Amino acid sequence: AFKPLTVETLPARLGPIAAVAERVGGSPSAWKVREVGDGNLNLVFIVEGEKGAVVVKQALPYVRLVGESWPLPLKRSFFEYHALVRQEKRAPGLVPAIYHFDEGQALTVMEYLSPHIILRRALIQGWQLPRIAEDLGLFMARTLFRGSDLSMEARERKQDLALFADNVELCDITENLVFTDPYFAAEMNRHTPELDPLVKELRADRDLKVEAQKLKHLFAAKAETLVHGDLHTGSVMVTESDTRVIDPEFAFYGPISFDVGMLLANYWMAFFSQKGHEAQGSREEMRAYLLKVIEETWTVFREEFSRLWRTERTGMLYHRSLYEDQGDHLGAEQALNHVLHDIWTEMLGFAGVEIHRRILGLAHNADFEIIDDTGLRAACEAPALTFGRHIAVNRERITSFGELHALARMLDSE
Ligand code: SR1
Ligand code: MG
Repeated sequence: AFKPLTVETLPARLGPIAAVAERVGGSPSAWKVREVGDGNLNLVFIVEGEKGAVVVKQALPYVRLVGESWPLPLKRSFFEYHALVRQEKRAPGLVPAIYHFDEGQALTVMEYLSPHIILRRALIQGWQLPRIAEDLGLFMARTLFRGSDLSMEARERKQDLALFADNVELCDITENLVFTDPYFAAEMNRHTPELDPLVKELRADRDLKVEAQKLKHLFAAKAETLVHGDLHTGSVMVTESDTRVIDPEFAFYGPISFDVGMLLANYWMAFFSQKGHEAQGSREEMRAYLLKVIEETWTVFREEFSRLWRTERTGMLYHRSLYEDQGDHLGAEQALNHVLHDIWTEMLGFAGVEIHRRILGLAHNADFEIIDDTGLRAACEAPALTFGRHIAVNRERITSFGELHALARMLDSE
């Protein structure tokens, strides 16, 4: 039967597992175990011994953030494990190595990433990581292209789609928390009190609510590829020279644009939070860095996606027999432009609603939350909300980062 691990029981329970014991080394009774989970859902332990260290992640049968009143199935660890295996295959070197998976106990033993820290924490501290745009742009292009009908054999993809289709409860969290709850007074919502007038305005905004529901429809129905499903800056661990994507328990077959939108939204929120982190000095360089990262991430994603389109388009969509085999290279490029255009417009929409839900919904971001002065916090959050509304509602008409940067700068300085 499933039993949650504790710091005390972990050595005796995982000591007999060779893959764990060999990596950690020494007697399990001498292992140093710490519970370090600070996410919304799971237990996370770091286990250190005389030879090395591992991370042990275990799902709980409920949402940790809320408590036992909100049950959540353990099978999410199964989806996380299978997503990590696929991500490693499709974008090697960008996820932690897996050493052991126990489906019944909903636990995964994986590589201890050190001296990595969570990207969100690094950005709050004002670190300018040199690799994130390149690494995450490549991660998204490779996992999203190679998990789609542009690349996979149709039967294999359909079987995989059926496997992940059972991740219903985690999709349900996103469907409610991202696309619906922020736009009415849902029970678990909260926001900084100074935002009251703006929140009222947004909840009465018909265009915005229609757009959020159109995006929810896309999220639920456009089963294009295996997405990470929760690719925010808390799902990335970094050093100056290494980037790893963690926590794909929300993985399912959804729109290519979803991961891209969620990641860029979290960079935009980091941008709008800078005013709140200026006690120790100017954050002007950080603002410029974040806008550069946003643009470069998209550019790397677009270029790598285009490269894969030209060299690895082995799936059933936009088949070569329609284009290259007839010497119609321009036709293939035209089709690529259409696909990228859709990803761009959808990405902007997903980014807009992700910004809203992190300020108006249940699960907030440390970028804003650690700003104690609620007046200052609201002064950061309000422009972010306005920016989110603009990009969600006007996504079909926005064509460049020039416009987006100018708008972000203008709202931030008002
Ligand atoms: C109830 S779970 C809240 C949020 O935490 C996860 O990290 C996802 O982002 C989810 O929406
Ligand atoms: Mg997570």
